[in-house]
Amino acid sequence: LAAAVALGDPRATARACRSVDDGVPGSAELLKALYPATGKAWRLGVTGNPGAGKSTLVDRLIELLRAQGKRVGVVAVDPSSPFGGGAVLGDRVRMQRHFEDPEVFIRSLATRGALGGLSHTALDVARILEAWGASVVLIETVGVGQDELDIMYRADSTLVVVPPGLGDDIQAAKAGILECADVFAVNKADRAGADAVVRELQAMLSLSEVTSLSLGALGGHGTANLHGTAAGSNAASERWTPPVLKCVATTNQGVAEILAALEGHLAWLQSSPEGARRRFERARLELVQRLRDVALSRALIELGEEIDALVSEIQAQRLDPYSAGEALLARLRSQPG
Ligand SMILES: Nc1nc2c(ncn2[C@@H]2O[C@H](COP(=O)(O)OP(=O)(O)OP(=O)(O)O)[C@@H](O)[C@H]2O)c(=O)[nH]1
Ligand SMILES: [Mg+2]
Repeated sequence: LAAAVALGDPRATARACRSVDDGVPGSAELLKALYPATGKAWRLGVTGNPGAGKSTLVDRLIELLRAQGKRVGVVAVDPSSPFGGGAVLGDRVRMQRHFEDPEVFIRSLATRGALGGLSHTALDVARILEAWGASVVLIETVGVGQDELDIMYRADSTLVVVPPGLGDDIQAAKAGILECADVFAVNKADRAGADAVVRELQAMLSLSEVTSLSLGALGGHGTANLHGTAAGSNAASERWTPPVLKCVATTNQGVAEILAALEGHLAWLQSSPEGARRRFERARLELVQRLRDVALSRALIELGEEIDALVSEIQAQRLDPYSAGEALLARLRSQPG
């Protein structure tokens, strides 16, 4: 199957996506076999509130990327209707003309995945599309909830789509959004209030710049912050400051500029020391999360009964959960293989 995917066979690719999405046994082997064919594509995350215009914008971006002769993969993540309901159908309509194009592969995620959760599944499916031959993989996800934010940390570049008229919602969402945005698209600029949103985002960005620079001066190591935060006093020139751009996805206004800004971000990522550090942190984050998942699944399989026994002890107040956790780890260590 891996060989057929790497040859660009669309049916094999669809099957591979399904296996990974369903978490069938053997999908890890498939991903291992595909891995050598990956690593060169640009993973581009697109996130934002429901109805912000993400799919309409993705449709336009596909068009531009196709005009550059690129093969495009799209992963549409829709956890709100995991069995392929409303919004996925909407995405289908929005990107319909590209479904016919053999150089475009669009895949909606159906499940939250097995143990690893949504962000693993999205990354795995993105890798399958890379192996299929996509040089750009767009990952669309609604930017609400931790799972969705996690997905954005799997992308190389992240576009956050913000429509006018959100008001206080921007305030509510800003911590997470600010962290993951590399470029802001203030979409629906044909409506009133777009300039106010641009100003608000810019004000938020300059505030965060001040904060992160002073954190750098205090000796923050910046390991937790994956998004171009300075960790030293001379790092200001290396920082990536997310551009805030207006667009109207429905009429294609300003979309080329957004793609250009994203391409600028990719160039920064590939050429600056800060970009290199960030790529390292991304890879590290994935490995640590995989480790957590394999360790946890092994523990659940091998220690299932012991866990239940310890729970009873804890409930009876004969044991505390802290010691119980340590005891389980010790048991796991003493198991062969
Ligand atoms: N006026 C205006 N409407 C737009 C614009 N872009 C998108 N829309 C409309 O906004 C609605 C939602 O667009 P989508 O592209 O489906 O938005 P989305 O963010 O993908 O939505 P979900 O995937 O459901 O979260 C559609 O009716 C679009 O036609 C724009 O620039 N201006
Ligand atoms: Mg959509």
